[in-house]
Amino acid sequence: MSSLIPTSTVAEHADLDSCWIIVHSKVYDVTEFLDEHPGGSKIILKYAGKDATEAYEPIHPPNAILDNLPIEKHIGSIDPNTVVKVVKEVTEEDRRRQALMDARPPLDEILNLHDFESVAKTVLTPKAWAYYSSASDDEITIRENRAAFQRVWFRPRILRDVTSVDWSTNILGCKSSLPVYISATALGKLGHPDGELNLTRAAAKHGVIQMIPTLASCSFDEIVDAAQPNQPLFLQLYVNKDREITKKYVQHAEKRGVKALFITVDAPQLGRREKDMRMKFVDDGAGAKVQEGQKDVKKDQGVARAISSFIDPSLSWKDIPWFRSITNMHIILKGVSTPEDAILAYEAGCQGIVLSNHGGRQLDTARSGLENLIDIVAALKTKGPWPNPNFSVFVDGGVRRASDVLKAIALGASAVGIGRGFLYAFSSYGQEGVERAFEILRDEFEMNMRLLGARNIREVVPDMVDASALSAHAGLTPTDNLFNTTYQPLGLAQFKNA
Ligand code: 173
Repeated sequence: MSSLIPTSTVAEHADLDSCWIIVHSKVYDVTEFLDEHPGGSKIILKYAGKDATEAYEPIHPPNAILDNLPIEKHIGSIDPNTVVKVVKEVTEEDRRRQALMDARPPLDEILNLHDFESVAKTVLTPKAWAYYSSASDDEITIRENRAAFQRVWFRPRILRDVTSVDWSTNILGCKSSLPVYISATALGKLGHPDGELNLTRAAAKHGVIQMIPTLASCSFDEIVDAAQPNQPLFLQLYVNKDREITKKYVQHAEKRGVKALFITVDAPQLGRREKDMRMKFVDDGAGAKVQEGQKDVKKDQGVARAISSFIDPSLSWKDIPWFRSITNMHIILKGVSTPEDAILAYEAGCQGIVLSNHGGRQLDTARSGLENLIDIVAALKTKGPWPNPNFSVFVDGGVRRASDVLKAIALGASAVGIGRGFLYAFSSYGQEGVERAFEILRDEFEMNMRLLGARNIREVVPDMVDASALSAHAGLTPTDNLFNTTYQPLGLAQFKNA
């Protein structure tokens, strides 16, 4: 259908019986979809008969409407001559946040990745902060991810002529200026209007590899289009219940030059992230008149749970040969925690694994990737050469310092993923923030490798660390001052009007 629709016509469809909305200048009839909307009907009804683009964009993957709404409900395009530019009402909260943005510390005063987190916590909307920072249940694992690094101590070597040190490496056949890649995090536009493109552009300038998330705010093609020719990119994959959709997506990615497929295997269901869930309750309070008296659905879902229903919980080891049959990209399983599964992944013909607990957002009290690294490397050594050129082990979770990265590398990791660190960098300073984060890491690598006596990544060896305390879970971790002041503990149940 291609008719041009006046905004006044859309405005006539503004209730439960007939509900139209505008997104990106297109008009959709969502009446029958109201009850199915994973985020509840209330939030759609707030925009009934109106333009919902601004609310829609940051929290939906770009194809959400195309994927979920039958084509006959796509009514047409809005008649541009009828669009009245609404001057967006600037709220007290907007003003307060803008003042904080204006008062941010200048970038050269940002000295480490924790600093980005504290700025992000201040300038992000409460909803974005809740979604990004939250972890599952009691948030034990997210804190353990940091703590584990502090239970590993260095054993530096001396007198090795460290005039020149080189921390560049090769990750799955791709050159990388750092032994670090950008791990996937969803919904970048909650943090910054350019979303994931901040990462793509900064990565291009600094020779870092970005892992594109399935649930990015920008579309896959927008991200690839923003990359430089031959800029290496990886893809994180959530496997759809409809395997044809997954197949198309994977093969499209391969055609566009993506080098490796990181299949997320630790999220058959999303963890309960209570900060995120509480934020949903708060938002519901601001409903429009039309919602009164209506029983809303699925109130207990935060941003993440609301958009994750397509993920297939039936995914199993039996699917791995199918992935192998549809793509020649490297296949990496993201979210492995045990030697048993590491061996299964190796025997299934995967090219690697990420020891990850999903940034503490899935199974709470799961051990840290760093701790799991010890047993997993020991198990893999019994199966083949080590380091194994055909099987890489990555770690993510809680990484904020080059010293964290070097510990993981010493214990056998090929490289390390950082998710939130870069997310907070662009949420607070856009692309420049990410570039600054790379520069900070670069400076930290230079200093730490000199002090450690390692002139290149191959010289970062197991003897350079003492991990004997790593499995001692109580009492031995020093206080992480920066993290503890940034970190926001879980909140309590809120009373109405309190
Ligand atoms: O950790 C996450 O928030 C995540 O992976 C996710 C999964 C589904 C939808 C949105 C985010």
